[in-house]
Amino acid sequence: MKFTLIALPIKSIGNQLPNLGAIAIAQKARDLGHEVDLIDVIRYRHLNEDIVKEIDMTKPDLIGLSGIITSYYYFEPLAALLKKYFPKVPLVVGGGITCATDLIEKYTEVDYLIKGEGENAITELISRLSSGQRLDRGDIPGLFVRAGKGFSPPAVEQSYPDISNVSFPAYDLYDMDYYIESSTKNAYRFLKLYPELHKKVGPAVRFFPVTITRGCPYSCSFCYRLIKKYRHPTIDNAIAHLKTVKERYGCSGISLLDELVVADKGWFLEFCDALGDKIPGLYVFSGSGRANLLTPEIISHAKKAGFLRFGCGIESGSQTILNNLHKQVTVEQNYAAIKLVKDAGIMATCNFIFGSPGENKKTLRETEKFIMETLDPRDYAVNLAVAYPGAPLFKYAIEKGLLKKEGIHDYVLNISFGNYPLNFSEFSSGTKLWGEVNLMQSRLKVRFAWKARDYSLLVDILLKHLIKEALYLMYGIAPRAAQYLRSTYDDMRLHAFNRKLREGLKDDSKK
Ligand code: B12
Ligand code: SF4
Repeated sequence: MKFTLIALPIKSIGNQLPNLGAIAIAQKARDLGHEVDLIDVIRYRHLNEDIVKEIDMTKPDLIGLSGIITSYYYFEPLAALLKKYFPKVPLVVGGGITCATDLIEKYTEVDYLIKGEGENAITELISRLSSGQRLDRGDIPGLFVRAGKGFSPPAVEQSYPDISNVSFPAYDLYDMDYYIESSTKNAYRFLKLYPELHKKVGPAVRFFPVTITRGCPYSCSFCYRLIKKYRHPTIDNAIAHLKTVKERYGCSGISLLDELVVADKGWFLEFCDALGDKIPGLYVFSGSGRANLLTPEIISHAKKAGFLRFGCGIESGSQTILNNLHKQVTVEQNYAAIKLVKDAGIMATCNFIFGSPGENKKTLRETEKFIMETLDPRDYAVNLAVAYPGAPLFKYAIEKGLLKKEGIHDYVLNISFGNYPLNFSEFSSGTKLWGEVNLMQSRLKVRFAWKARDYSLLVDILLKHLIKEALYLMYGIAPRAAQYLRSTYDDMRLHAFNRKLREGLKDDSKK
C-alpha cells in the first residue's frame, strides 16, 4: 500500500519544529512493509493546489493528516479538497487536532480518526484496508470510523504501544538540516543570555528535538491530555535513540520535548547516569520539570548528564490560582524548585499563565512578587489561559456559559489564528486583564532595571510605563477602543478567511 502523510502547519512562530508524531506513524507503516511519502507543509508551506497536484502524481492508497489543534484552520479546507479530488482514497487524521472530534465529524468527510498514540490503530487500519476487510464497527481501540454522517466511536478509547519496541521515527523523511538549524538557533538564543553556559557549550553544537517518554500522570486544567498514560522506554532503548540522532545527524545537543521527563524518578536518575556514561558531551534542553518532583538528587544527576535548561511550569505565584488550575503544587515548592535549578547553574525556564479562573489584582500581585523574588527577565514567559478542546478548562468554559456549543467552530478557528476570545478571570474583560498584565510586566522591567542599577534603561522603561499607565487610567477609554478595534479586526479576518475558503472550494468545482 502507498501511504501519504501530510504534516499540517501551525501559524508560524519563528522556531520551526518538526511534527514528530507524523514520522512515528510513517515509520510504523514502513515497518509493516508499506511505501510512505511525507508532505511537510510546516517546512515548505505548500499551497493546497500543490498538495492536490502532488497526490495526483503519487496516487496513494491512503492519505494521513497529522497536526495539533492550531492546525485546524489549515486542515478543514484541505480535507474538503482532498475528498473532492480523491473521493475514493480514504482519509485518516491523527495527532492533537483529534481533540476536535465533533468538529471533524461535522465539518469534514474524513473517513477515519485515530485518537491518542497511533501506532497500534494504524497497524490495524492499514492491514484491514490492504486486505479489503470491512471497517465499519469502530472496534479497533482509538479508531473512529465514519458511518454515514457521523463517526462510530471505538469501544476502547485508545491503545498504548510498547514504546521500547517501536522503531525510531522516520527522521529521514524530513529536511533535517533545516530543522536542526532552526532548533540550534533557538537554543543559542537562550544560551547567549547566559554567558557562562554559552562559554561551556561553545559555538558549534547542533540541537534537534526528540521525545523519549510519553504521557504525564497529572491533569492540570489547561493541558490537553492526548496521551493519558505515562510510560518510559527501557534505558537501552532511550540511549540507542539519542545515539542514533547524534551519529546520524551530528547533533550533540537535544531539545527534550517530553511532557514530564521526571515523572518516574528512578527511571530518570538511571537515564541521566546512562547519558553521562554512554553519550558523554551531550547537552540537553528540557522543558518538562515539575516543582513537586524536582529534588537535589534529580538536579545533580541532570547536571552531570549535560542538562542546560529545565522548565518548571510555574504558572502562578498565587496558591488560589495553582489550586484552580489543579497543579497539585504549592507556591513554596515552586520557590524551592527554582532555587535548586538555578543554584546548580542550570537555566530555570518558567512559564506563567495569566487570566485563569479566579485571577484578580491580588493574584497578579502575588505572581509579580514571586517573579521578582526568584527570577530575572531572561527566565520567564507570559501566556494567557486558553481552553483547548478536550482540556478541563474547555469543559469549564462550556459549563460556565463562556462558550456556547454552536460557537465552538468559530472559537477553534480563532485559536488557530492565535486569538483567545475567552476571559476566565475576575476582570471585567479580556482587555482589562491584558492591560493589567502589561502593566505588571512594565513594573517588573522597572524593578529589575532598578535592582541592576541600569539607569538609562530605567528612564526609558519609566517613560513607556508612565504613558501606558496614563492611557490605561483614562476612564478605560484606551482599553475599550483597543478592544473594539481588535475584535473588529479579528471578525474581519475570520470572515475574510471563511469567504476565501468557500470561494476556493467553489472555484475548484468549476475546474
Ligand atoms: C513539539 C510541540 C509543539 C511544537 C510544534 C509541533 C508541530 N510542528 O506540530 C510547538 C513548540 C510549535 C508547539 C506549539 C504549541 N503547542 Co505544542 N507540543 C509539542 C509537544 C511538546 C511535543 C509533540 C511531540 O512531538 N510529541 C511526540 C509524538 C510522538 O506524539 P504525537 O505528536 O502526539 O504523535 C502521536 C499521536 O498523536 C498520533 N499521531 C500523530 N499524528 C498522526 C497522524 C496519523 C495519520 C495518525 C493515525 C496518528 C497520528 O500518533 C503519534 C505516535 O503515537 C507536545 C507535548 C508532547 N510531549 O506530546 C505539545 C502539544 C502537542 N502542544 C500543545 C499545544 C496546546 C500547543 C500550543 C497550541 C500552545 C502552547 N502554548 O504550547 C502551541 C501552538 C502554537 C501555534 N502557533 O499554533 C498540546 C496539543 C493540544 C492539542 N489538542 O493539539 C500538546 C499535546 C501539549 C499539551 N499537553 O497540552 N507545540
Ligand atoms: S501541564 Fe505538564 S504536568 Fe500538567 S498535565 Fe500537562 S504535561 Fe502534565
